[in-house]
Amino acid sequence: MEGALIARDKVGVQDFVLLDSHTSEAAFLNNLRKRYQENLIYTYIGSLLVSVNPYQELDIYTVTQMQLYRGVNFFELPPHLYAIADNAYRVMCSEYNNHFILISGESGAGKTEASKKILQYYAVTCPTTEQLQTVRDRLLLSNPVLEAFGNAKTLRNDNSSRFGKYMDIQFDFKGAPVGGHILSYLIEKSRVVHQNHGERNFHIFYQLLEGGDKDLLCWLGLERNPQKYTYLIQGRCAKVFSINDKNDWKIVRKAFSIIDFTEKDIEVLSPLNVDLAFYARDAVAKAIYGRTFTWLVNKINGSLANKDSTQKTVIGLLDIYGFEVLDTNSFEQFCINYCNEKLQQLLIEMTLKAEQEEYELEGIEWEPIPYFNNKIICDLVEQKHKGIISILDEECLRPGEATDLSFLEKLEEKVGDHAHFVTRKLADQKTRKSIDWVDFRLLHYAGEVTYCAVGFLEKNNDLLYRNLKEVLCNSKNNIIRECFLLSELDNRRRPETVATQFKNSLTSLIEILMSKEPSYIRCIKPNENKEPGKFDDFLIRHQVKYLGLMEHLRVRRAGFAYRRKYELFLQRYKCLCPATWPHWHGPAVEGVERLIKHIGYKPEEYKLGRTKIFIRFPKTLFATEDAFEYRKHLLISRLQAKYKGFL
Ligand code: AD9
Ligand code: MG
Repeated sequence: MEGALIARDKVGVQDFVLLDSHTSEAAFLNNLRKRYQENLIYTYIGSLLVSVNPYQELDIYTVTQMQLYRGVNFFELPPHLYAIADNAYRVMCSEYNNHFILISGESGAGKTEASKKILQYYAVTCPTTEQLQTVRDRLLLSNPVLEAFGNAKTLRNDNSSRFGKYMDIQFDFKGAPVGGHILSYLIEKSRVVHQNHGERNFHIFYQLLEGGDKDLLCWLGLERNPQKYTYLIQGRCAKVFSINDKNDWKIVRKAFSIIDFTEKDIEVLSPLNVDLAFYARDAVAKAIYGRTFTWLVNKINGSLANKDSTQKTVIGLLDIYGFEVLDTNSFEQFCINYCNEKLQQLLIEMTLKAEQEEYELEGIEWEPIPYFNNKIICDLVEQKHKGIISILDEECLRPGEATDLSFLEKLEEKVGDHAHFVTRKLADQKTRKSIDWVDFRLLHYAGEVTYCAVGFLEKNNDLLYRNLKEVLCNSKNNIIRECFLLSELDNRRRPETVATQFKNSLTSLIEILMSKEPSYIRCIKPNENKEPGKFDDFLIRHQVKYLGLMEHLRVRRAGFAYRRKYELFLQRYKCLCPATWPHWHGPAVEGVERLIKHIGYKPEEYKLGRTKIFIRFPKTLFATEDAFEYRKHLLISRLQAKYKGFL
């Protein structure tokens, strides 16, 4: 099996760092294309994984494959999600630190599939006990439930995530998964009342109508035919070829029972339908859906909470809605794309920038590699008082006076001269492309997006009139009552706007991530038609560019794969050199010098910085690691032989 895999992987190189030719974009694309055509969808750039959506089921996710990757050094097998997952897990277990895996890429690129496969990998390969089986099942089954309520068919993706998700998998000191916690971000609740042509409402509605048994539908006062409900057929595609709603309902129904939902809860969650139909008011429908979704996430968190074991460490999985450009882009796309800017910024901060700054700090000779830093766009959106969100919030504070158009005027006045902002008034000076008078255009890191300002104020305010809230607080339905607490009516403080809440939650997400060890998966969408085997050069080149993959490769090629503080390096490998074993009394850097001289590092393999040793190639470290393992066994067997009589 292993041999077969490696033989198959001879097509192209499995790590872009190994490309013979200079690091040209053409060579990069060639390698990616060659591999994709052989169904080799994963390639490394150092320890970062590039994934191209195959749009077909591949036989590389079996349990046998999972076992193959378990505990094996990163570069010894063909690139795979499992290698990334296993590496994070092993480092977590040996160093007792927290990790996260950031999966990014545009809508339809394969983020959600990747995050589900990683979760399955942990579920299968991590140690578990009978007691912990339930935790494992709940972790896995939280996915179909959240997808039913939070995903929908869009033009870009038949199973598009319409909310952001960050999930911590919690492990005990033995490395067994003992619980989990989910943070959700801004569900696109406007979809409940409006869908573009070719799109659907959230999956759950169609699942319920297709799969719910007669009695349930009757009890809920629903008819099986979705055509009866305007909210479900605006996109004119209630039935989708790639989706089996009936089957999915069965899975969701089963998941409900395992995640600890009571029968009463399930009768759920369906106010979604009854009350929506009754009030038929868009604002109410959106509010109910948004809050029910939060209720659902809380409920799942309750069931994933680790009640007995001692949680030691976590691995966080981040799967957020991808960068999105539609024919008409509204407030939702603005938030989604802003979120993607923030994640790109995090990646730059933690890789390109951090890496180069570290070389400088450590006094390692280095030819700086230029890259586009999208901080300038993040600032344009989020800067206090000056950014688009602040300007929008200010307009929201002038009810009755402000309109979407006055917001647009304010933008022109305040950020009109920003290099990444264009409106019709400014279009002639900056770009020749036409732009409508209600639109503004942002030049995002991933491309230009034209936003229609209509509806921005209302969506950002997201107000629900007091009398409607009163009705909901007194609803007969338990879940609605739990979602709309009476105490809310007494609170006269103005709630934070949607954009500001989102901005704040992203800021704390970034803080959470910055405190952990990162692994990255960059997903690429190969074509616009969801077609297997089709490698659209133009589309892929664009993604390679904006994802900064070439810059990443250049930094990796010119840089060093591993670095360790002198003290740590010496502590681990001192047994490999008689001069440092069992103790080295001088400065750590001198000990390291003696050690690497003894084990034969060549000058091109390493550099010594101010506080750390930098090792250029993974194979050098692996060889040292192997020598260490060998030496350790030798020492242990000698000790055992010596004390045999006492044992
Ligand atoms: V969005 O930002 O939520 O709109 P994602 O999450 O990036 O998007 P998703 O993972 O949902 O995309 O993938 C889209 C579709 O591509 C899936 O529904 C699968 O049909 C297909 N896909 C993605 N990855 C794989 C894979 N590894 N193997 C097979 C895949 N099919
Ligand atoms: Mg997704």
